Amino acid sequence: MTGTVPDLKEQAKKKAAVAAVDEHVKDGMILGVGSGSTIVYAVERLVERVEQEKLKVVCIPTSFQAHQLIVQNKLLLGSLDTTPILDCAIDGADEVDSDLTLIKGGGGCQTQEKIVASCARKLVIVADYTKDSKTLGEQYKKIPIEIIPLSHVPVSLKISDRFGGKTQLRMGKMKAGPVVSDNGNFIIDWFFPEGITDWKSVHEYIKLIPGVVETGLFVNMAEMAYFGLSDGSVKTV
Ligand code: ABF
Repeated sequence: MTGTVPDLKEQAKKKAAVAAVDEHVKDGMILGVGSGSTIVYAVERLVERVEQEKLKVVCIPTSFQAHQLIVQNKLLLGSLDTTPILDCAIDGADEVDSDLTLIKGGGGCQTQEKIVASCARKLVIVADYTKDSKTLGEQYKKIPIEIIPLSHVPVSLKISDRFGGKTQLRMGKMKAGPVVSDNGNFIIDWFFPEGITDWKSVHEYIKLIPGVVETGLFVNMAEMAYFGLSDGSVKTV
């Protein structure tokens, strides 16, 4: 049975991405293009629709990866300088709770993702069934936090003193050095303790610590989520 689970998950990502693109992308739109593996399927579907329906959609990237996807697929690349108001942003997530509070930033792109999402009239999340939770922490145990490099020790201390849990400076694959974000910053992963429910206050507290650029907590930002399920169907929340 090796390979069955990953295949189901990939199918689920694709189903969610296709459903969201088909429902939300319209001709003439300014669209935020998120980051991560599920977004690759959304871009694939967007390319099909642009070719088949001759849609004109200006795409605003949320990361270097998204920028490359847009350019390599010959989609129309825009920027927040020229189009600061977006009709919609479609993005992935690491976990989504039943209130549509999100953990994002597993890929280290949460700052640009949040800026783009904040400029969009709606943020639509696409994910597979493993990201769908009642409360945060059921699946994904950490909040990624982008920080100014020299602040990683004091920021880590302040977070664990206030809330408990453990923090870890995110290291690159070979452990040769810290992961550097698209903005030249470091990422702390905060392994939060159980029992937190007020994520808005947690986000606000952390965001005010000097050195913190952005947290991976997205509270009251997403309008809708599409989850591809293991049976091939798509659940919307
Ligand atoms: C991005 O993609 C990130 O915020 C999140 O970490 C990740 C989810 O990726 P995937 O679609 O690969 O599960 O949006």
